[in-house]
Formats: sequence, structure tokens, C-alpha cells
Amino acid sequence: MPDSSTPPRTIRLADYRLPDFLIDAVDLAFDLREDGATVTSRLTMRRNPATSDPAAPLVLDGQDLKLTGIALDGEALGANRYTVDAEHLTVTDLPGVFTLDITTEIAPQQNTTMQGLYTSGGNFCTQCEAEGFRHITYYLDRPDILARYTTTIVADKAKYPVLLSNGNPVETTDLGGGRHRAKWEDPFPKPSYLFALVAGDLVAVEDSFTTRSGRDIALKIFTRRGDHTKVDHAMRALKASMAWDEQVYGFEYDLDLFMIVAVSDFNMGAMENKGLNIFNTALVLASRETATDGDFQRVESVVAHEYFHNWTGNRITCRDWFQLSLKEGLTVFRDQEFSGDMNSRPVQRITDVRRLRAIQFPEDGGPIAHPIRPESYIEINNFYTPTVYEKGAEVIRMIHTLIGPERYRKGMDLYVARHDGQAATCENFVAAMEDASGTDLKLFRRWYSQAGTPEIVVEDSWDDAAGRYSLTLRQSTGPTPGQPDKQPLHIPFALGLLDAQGRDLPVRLAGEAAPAAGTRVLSLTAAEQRFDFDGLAARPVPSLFRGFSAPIKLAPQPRDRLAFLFAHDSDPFNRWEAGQQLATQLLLEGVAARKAGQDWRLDAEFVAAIGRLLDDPALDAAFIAEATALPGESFLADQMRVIDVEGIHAVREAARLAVATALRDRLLAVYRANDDHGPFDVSAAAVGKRALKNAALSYLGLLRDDAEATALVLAQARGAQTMTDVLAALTVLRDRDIPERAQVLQDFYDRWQDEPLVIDKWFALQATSSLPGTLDAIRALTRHPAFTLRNPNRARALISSLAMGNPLHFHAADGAGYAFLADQVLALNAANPQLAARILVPLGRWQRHDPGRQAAMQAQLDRILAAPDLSRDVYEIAAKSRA
Ligand code: 0A1
Ligand code: ZN
Repeated sequence: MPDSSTPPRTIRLADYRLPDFLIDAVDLAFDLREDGATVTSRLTMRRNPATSDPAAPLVLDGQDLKLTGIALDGEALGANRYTVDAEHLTVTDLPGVFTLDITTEIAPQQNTTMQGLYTSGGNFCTQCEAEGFRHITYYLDRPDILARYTTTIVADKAKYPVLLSNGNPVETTDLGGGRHRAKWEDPFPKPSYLFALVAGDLVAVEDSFTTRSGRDIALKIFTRRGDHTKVDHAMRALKASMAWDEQVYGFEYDLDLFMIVAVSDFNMGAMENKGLNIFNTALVLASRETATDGDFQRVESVVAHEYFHNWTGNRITCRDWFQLSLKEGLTVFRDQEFSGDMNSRPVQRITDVRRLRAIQFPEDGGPIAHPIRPESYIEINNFYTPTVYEKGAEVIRMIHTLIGPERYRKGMDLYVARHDGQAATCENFVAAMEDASGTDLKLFRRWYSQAGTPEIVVEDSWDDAAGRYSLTLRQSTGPTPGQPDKQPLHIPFALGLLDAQGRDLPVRLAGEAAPAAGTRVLSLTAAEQRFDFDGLAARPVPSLFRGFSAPIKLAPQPRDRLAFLFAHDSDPFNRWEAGQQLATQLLLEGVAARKAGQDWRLDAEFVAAIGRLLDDPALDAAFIAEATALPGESFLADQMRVIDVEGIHAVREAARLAVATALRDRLLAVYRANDDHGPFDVSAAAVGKRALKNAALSYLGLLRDDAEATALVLAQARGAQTMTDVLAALTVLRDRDIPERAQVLQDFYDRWQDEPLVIDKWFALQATSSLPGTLDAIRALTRHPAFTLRNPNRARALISSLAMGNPLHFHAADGAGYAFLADQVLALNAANPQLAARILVPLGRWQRHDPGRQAAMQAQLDRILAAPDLSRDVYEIAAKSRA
């Protein structure tokens, strides 16, 4: 615990109060030096007319600050008028309107937390969301305080030629003596979490965008020298995002300048500071040689995400941090739709659902489950979660599905008309959608307050005489911490009915006129509900929750139905899903058989179905790659009451080998047919070909005694021209104990040692190996000269890759994986609490492991909780995980 006696304070949504004071303008001046920085701040303030206490003191937030000056309306303030404690500066007896001048000294060079002002690679940068600004100066550091900012930066001209902040540059001055000054003005009132400053030796790649009303916007992407060759893709994505947001939402950019800065030390992906987005290098730099197709797609989506925040987050921000999903869920939904328009839409949906299931479902079923609008927190940084982001996006998507795209757009227009320039709530958003669409969303609002993944059971029946087909749906949500009893939710149920040839039939509710054939969106609103469908000549095959129309778990369906849908469903998502569900049933049967000491083989019919998909000319290559991959180990684990770590791994590998053996020649043909050596691009077609080729390779690579297959893998590992191909081959070698493995890995390291993002891949690759001895190898890698816990990307590459991407070794029965993770959490606790808390999360997922593993995981949580000087971040996750 932070203080040895008292547990840290819990902040509650129910305690929200309007601020007693408002800040109209902020004038900041930064003097940046090698030994620290001086920050002077002039706040133009007044009492909030909406609150009533005329005697309320002003309580400003501030941490790790040295206060060296304070003046009220230009006069130094007497010591009897203010007090300072570890987290606040309190000033009493203030008039209705006043200016406050505050000077603080801070130590950016010593700041390893990566919040507030810190240095990365010798440059200064900031991260203020959620509560970083209070590490820069005393302030009302809450998102409902919107102020106009002016920022002046003074620094050494040779070391920091580039000085940036939000808004527009208004002045640059050479001060002599090797120093210079820049002044920036942001005309849009903003909360402190959107403030940013960058000072460094950076190069810019420049471009421009003309908005639909004809304004020219200058676009600049800043990187360290050398990296500027890797920003073309980000720039293209930025321009595409700007155009898309105008077309789809009517949102035009509002400043004359939009800047992105790439920094290599960053806790998260990127940050939407007004006019000055700051990015983790991993999410902005991409080149054919150094980035995979997946990296290219992530860059595109994160560039879009941060750009889209300009309207959903910046123009309309959050009243308080409980409303985080107001901007994050909405903006993730927007970036997912953008990516769907830029790439293969079905594959985008598959990728997004895979991700939701991989990271959000376990969270929703574990000890830190919370609604997308949480009701309490200890440390807000712990609530930038898959639930707030990814489930939040599903909630917006459900509104979109229920009311349809036109009414959704009307709802967005109304939301902006009502709240532009304000700090709003999730309730404001839903109310706008409700009012604009005329759809009652009363019940739907429960998605905001109820945690947990609903489980749905569907039963069907057929009345031949009446030509009537009936579906009965039952929904239930299991208890989550603090929410023992759940209520039924309003769940959009997208349904298709297929005839025996796989053709879509009209989905006609009893008593209705026949609609056109195809998907129909129905509403499930009760715990149990029956739907009757008329006008059918024969019993149809139902395709349930098409496109994953709600973030639910559907109970296992009959195998013959899944096999039929896997072969025929016209909804590509559900076709993929049927294959995954079928494979899951088969594999789990294998796990049970193995446990009982029985023989098991992968169903030959299923293997044949994979074979038919492989070279189906009617299908898109990227889709085939997805549809022929077996569900991952973590997904399978999530379907078991007590997880069989080794069983899942062994059975899944045996099944993959069975596919590879049976389909060897077809896989080889698919590999060759998709091995394209034309000019490189990241078009959907080219990406799809590489994905399919490498899907084939990952099967072929399992054929240990097949010299031709092994030669193919080695040749690709050594000679491929794209990182996608090199990494696909290395991923095969990662799990193969052959003499060439070590040399190929060493060559890769030697070639890329000066490219940190590629070296991250090198660490991650080794951390995800299934070979025996992997944990020892990981421990040895912590002593590699290129390893450091201080760089979040590097730390995650080794540690989180093990904890989240290597269940076999993380969950080693002797508990060594858990002890290793706890060691790293404790090593990071003081230096970077945010990162420490994040990497700790997998240790809390002990509930469905066997008693031995449960005890081992709990012992490590106890060890963490017993450590002195635990940060709030780590305390909150460890304490909740242990409970
Ligand atoms: N708002 C950013 C995410 C972000 C959150 C917190 C950070 O530091 C603690 C940094 C970035 C986004 O959604 O992209
Ligand atoms: Zn965001």
C-alpha cells in the first residue's frame, strides 16, 4: 500500500460534484534545461456560477512539484493564505474573479513514469491523460475544466531545434546565448489531459490536406533522424482518415495544422492531444522490411483513432473519467469501421472479434470485471481497459445495428449539436441517439452499468403443418465483483434463415408481410423470448447473431448445423465463426479424451472441409487464412471450466499436424500460388495473399520430416523481402528444435540490432516459443544487453508476450512463470507503476486453473501485496485479483 497504514482512496462516480472554480485561460511558460525545468503558469479564474459556496477554498491538484512562487492578481501570496500537501495546493479567501501565478520546478530527466513531462531519447515530451498534468503544475486537473491555453517554450536551440505545443505557432524568437523561444496558442478550450509539449531534435515529413470547405491543413509527422523514411504509411492513413471523417460523419478538421510526433518511450499506443498527437513509434513507423502487414494495419487504425478523437474526445470531451468509454468506445467503433472500409470488411470484423474474445472476455469473467462505465476506481490509469475500449465499441456498434446507419448519423449530429465544446456523459450520448432515432433505449442503457458477458442459449422447433419455425432465446449473465445479480439486456439479434442449398430466405415474423431475403435484426429484451417465423416451406437452418451482432457467448450449437454454415453461410463472419465453433467442440473433445487416456483424432470431415476452403476460388485469400486457422489456446482455455494447459496445447498441435499431414500437397500448392514476388504494397489483395501463403507455411512447418517443407521455411526465414514473410518463417522455427534455429535468430538480431521495433519482435518471438526450456531462455534474455525494463515496448515484448501469448510456459505447473512475472512487476513498481500494473493483470486469472496453479498464482499476488511502497496502480490490480 502507498502508505503503510491506510489503503488508497477509492474514487466514486456517485461522488461527482461540479467544480467550485472555473479556469478561462492558462498561460504556460516552460524553461527547459539539462538539470530540470521551470514551469510558470498564469491561471485566469473565476468562481463557478453553477455552484453556490462563495467561501469555498481553491484546491488545485499537484504531485512531485516544488512550488517556488505563488501570486494572486500580481501580488505574492502570504504563507497564511495557502497550504501545500503531497497532492494539493489549497488557497483560501479568494475573490470572484482573479489571476493566479504559480511557479514550479520539476525534474523531467528523472521522471521514469512516462506521465507528465519526461524525456525520451534525449527529447522532452509529455503525456497528460489521465492525470499527468498535475505532475507539471498545480491545476484543476479534471476533464470538465475547459480552458484556452497559450504555451511558451524556451530551450537550447542546438539540442532542441523543434519546440511544439497545441494549436497554432504564433512566434519563434532567437534569444541569443544558444537559446530560443517558441510560442503556441490553442484557440479551442480544452481539458488539461489534452495538453502536450515536445522539444527535441526531430525531423518532419510534411504534406497537406484540403478540407471539404476548401481549407488547407498542413500535416507534419516528426520522428528522430533516420525514422523519417518510415512514415509514408502513417501519412497516407492520416489523409484517408481526414477524408473518411468528412464523408461518413461530416467532421472537418478545425485547426490549420495537424502534427504527429513519434517517441520510443511511451506507455500506451498513442495520444490525441489537440493538434499534436504523440505516438509510440511502434504505432506510427512502418516499412516493408521492418513492419508486418499486421503492423501496417495497426498503424492505419491508430492514426485514424487518434485523428477521430479530435471530434469524439476533444471537441466533445468527458465530464469525468467514469465516462471514459464515451470517447474511447465511440472512437474505437469509428476506427474499426474506417479500417473495414479501407481493408477487407469481413476480415476486419473477424480480427476485432478475435481481439475482443482474447482480451475483453477474460477480463469480463475475471476479478477486475467492470462495466464500460465503471462506478469506482482507485487509479484511473487502470481503467484504460479492453472493457472500456473494445466492449465500449461493441456497445456503440449495437446502437448502430439497432437503429440503422441513417438514424445513427442523425443521432451523432444531434449529439454534436447539443454538446460541442462541452464535457459530456455517456447518458448524454445515449439520449441523443434515442431522441434522434425515436427508439427506446431505456433497457439498452444497462450495457453501461452491468459487467459480464451474457450467455445465450437458443432452442429451435419446426411445425411442419403450419410452416412455422420458432426460436427460443434465453439470456443470463454470471455474477461479477460487486454485481451478484444481473438483469436482462437489450440484445440486437441479427438472424438469417437458410434453405437446404444455403440460400438466404426472408426472415418473416408471424403475422407480417414478407420482407426481402436476408439478415434481419431483432431485439432480445427479456430473459426468455420466443420468435416465430412464418411462410417457410421446410425447416430452415438458422444463422444466429450474424456479424457478431452483440458481445455475447452463444451456447454450443449442433455440429451438423455448424458444418453446414461453415460450408454455406452467406454471412462471412458467421461462416468463419461456424468453423471456429466446430473446431472448438472437436478440440475440447480431444482434450477430454487425452485426459481420460483415450485415443483421439481430428474428425476427417472437418479436415476435408478445411481442404475445400483452401483453394475455393470464390473466397478472398485473407478470409481463407482466417477460416483455416484453428482457435487459439487461450480461446480454448476460456471455454473450459478447469483449464487443462498441457492438454490444450498438445491436442491443438496434434490437430494442426493432422491437417498438415492430410493436406500437405494442397498446402504446398496454395503456398506456391500465393508466393508473389511483384512490387510490395499493402493493398487488401496483397496482404491477403501473404496471409494465406503464411497460413499454409505454418501448417507445412509442422511436418518435421518433410525436407521440402523445412527447406521452404528456412529459405523464407533467410531470404524473404518483407517482415511479414520473415516473421512467419521465424514463427515456425521458433517452435522447432533444429540446429539452424539458433543461427537464424542470431542473424536476425545482427541484421536488425539498430532497429528497436524489430528487436522487440526478436524478444517477443523467443518469449512465445513452445520449446522446453523457454522460461530459462527468457530469464537469460533479461540479461541480454539489448534488454531493459525502462522501455515499455521492450519490457512488454519479453514479459507480456510470455504472460499473454505463451500459456504453456506462463502456466508451467511449477509456478516458475508466475514467479518470473511477479519479479518483473516488483522491479517496475516504483519506476513505472502504470506499466507494472498492466503486466500484472494475467496473474489475476487464477479462478479456472487447477488448485496447484491457483495456489501458485495467489502466492505471487500475496508476495506483491506484501512488498513495501506499492504504487496505487499495482496495489489496485493485485488486491482486486487476490480477492
Ligand atoms: N487516449 C489514448 C490512450 C492513452 C491513455 C492513457 C495514456 O497514458 C496514461 C496514454 C494514451 C487513446 O485512446 O489513444
Ligand atoms: Zn482513444
